[in-house]
Amino acid sequence: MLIVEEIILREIRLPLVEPFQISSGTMTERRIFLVQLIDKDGRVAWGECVGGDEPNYSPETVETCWQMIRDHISPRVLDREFEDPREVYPVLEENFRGHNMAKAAVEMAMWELAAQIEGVPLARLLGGTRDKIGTGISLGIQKDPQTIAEKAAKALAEGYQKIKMKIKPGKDIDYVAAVREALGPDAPLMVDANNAYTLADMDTLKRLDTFGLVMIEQPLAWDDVVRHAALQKELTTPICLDESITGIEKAEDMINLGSGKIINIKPGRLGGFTPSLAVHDLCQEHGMPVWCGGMLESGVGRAHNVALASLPNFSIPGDLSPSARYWERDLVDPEWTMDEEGFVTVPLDAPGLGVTLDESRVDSLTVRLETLTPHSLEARP
Ligand code: OSB
Ligand code: MG
Repeated sequence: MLIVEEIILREIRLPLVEPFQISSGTMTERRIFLVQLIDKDGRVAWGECVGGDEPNYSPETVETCWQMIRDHISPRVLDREFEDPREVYPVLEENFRGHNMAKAAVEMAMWELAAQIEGVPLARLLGGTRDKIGTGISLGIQKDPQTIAEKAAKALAEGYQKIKMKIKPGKDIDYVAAVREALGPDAPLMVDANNAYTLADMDTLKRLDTFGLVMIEQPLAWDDVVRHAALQKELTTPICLDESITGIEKAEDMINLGSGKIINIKPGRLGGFTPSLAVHDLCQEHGMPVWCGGMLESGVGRAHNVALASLPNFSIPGDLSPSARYWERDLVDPEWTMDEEGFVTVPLDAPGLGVTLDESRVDSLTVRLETLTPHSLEARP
């Protein structure tokens, strides 16, 4: 039985080892939002909320997520009995629109708690079958084509199985051409536009179609599936949707309309593991491959992503780079690493997350903390 008696929200600020620029903004530091659940027997389960500093990926931010978890999510979870973590998502969805990242942070921690109680690795509780996951790298926009070409070549030499480069208008064709030239014609290269184009950019989009890319991720609007269907008809390169797939119905729409051929599953964007598993299964039935994206998570969120990516239809390498790609030092022990062939190992020798948090480091880095209990909620005006 899952019974949570206390929820602790924490914010930590971790500087990125290098700035990360996407079409809609640049990040130099990640505001890491950790959610700690404490159950009736004193077990501690962790979640990470992927809301951003700015609402430039989705409408959610650290601030909106904090408020939603405090005022609307924790009252639905605290002191309530759940037999199974699958029961959590429907409870959070009932008459509660949106705020997927806030819901996911708690929902995913509930799965981790369940894995601890059952004494199984989280990956296995989710139905994962693989013990290592192919790893890709997501490279931010650079100052010139030569710089991105050098970074991409270095990443390929390090063993990354997929190179994703961020693009935006004006930093696209020349940049992709330079990278393709540096990597050779067969290297698995893709681009991610984070909504930077419209159908009026068809000339540019058709030129992107000539580079043998494994996919073009989210070229058009963040909540669109209709225009992506029109675009996919014009392109040979598969379109992959990220931002647009915020629930199972959006995945169904994408399949029915032909808005793309691949889905980037991020459990935070979808509202947790339960809807992510549903999208995974739906895609599998339709022969559509999926892969696990990232949101510059700390090692906590990465543990959740790696566990999910061990399911069979995650057949394309994920944005699951090792800790050192992002941080001077991660929050978890051991840190995440990648082998020379570009695989990250799924931790299968311990129940739950499979990594532990360095709690004194987490404490010393915490800049904001709030403890939620049934009592604290009652005491609120
Ligand atoms: O679109 O996939 C994206 C990071 C922040 C916001 C959006 C995206 C990303 C990434 C990073 O591409 C992937 C990673 O965590 O390595
Ligand atoms: Mg993306």
